[in-house]
Amino acid sequence: MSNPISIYSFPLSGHAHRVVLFAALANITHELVNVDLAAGEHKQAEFLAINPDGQVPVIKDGDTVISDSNAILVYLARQYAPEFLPQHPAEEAQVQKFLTMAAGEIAYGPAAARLITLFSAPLDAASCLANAHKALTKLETHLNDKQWLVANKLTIADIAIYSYVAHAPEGNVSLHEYPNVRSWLANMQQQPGFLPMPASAVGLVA
Ligand SMILES: N[C@@H](CCC(=O)N[C@@H](CS)C(=O)NCC(=O)O)C(=O)O
Repeated sequence: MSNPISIYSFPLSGHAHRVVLFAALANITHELVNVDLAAGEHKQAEFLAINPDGQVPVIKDGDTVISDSNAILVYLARQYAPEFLPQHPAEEAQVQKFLTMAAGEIAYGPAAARLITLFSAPLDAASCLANAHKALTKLETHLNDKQWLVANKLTIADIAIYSYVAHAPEGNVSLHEYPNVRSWLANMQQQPGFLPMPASAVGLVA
């Protein structure tokens, strides 16, 4: 029997949660390896040998090592769960747009705002909040007539965007003005196999 996929993670990392969530929703057998970011384990030689970027998430699937959350989602979908990545070129392109949003507007918006409140990151709170609300407004409009982001079904687009939007209140980003986004989050949370990211103590804004 081959070894299960190893997912190197950190419980409070939304980037890592994307991957863990996908593995759970798609029922992909895996083992979790928690990397203690707080203790600097990700900058030790042993971990840098796996991911020279010194970041989670990274996965090992036999001899294949993939870092970057969105790259991992694409790999896992292609290899083990193709139903989460539409084959139609226009739909696949739509998925890619949301992966780019996850690595751009979401990373510099709700994810960055949460880095300030959780980890005292030296970032400009006002611009992170502005970025966050711009991204949420875009999602809210997109979800006006849709249950899912792409192709009327749950895809890796939803999974890539989910974690930092669900935990936006931890960064003082209220979701109050975004009812479509809140319904979409609730849909995600009702999916069989759904696995939440642990809430942090700073979830102050509803
Ligand atoms: N582009 C990367 C970003 C990953 C990332 O920012 N990981 C953070 C945790 S959320 C990390 O490992 N930070 C430690 C560091 O950069 O030193 C991805 O999508 O996986």
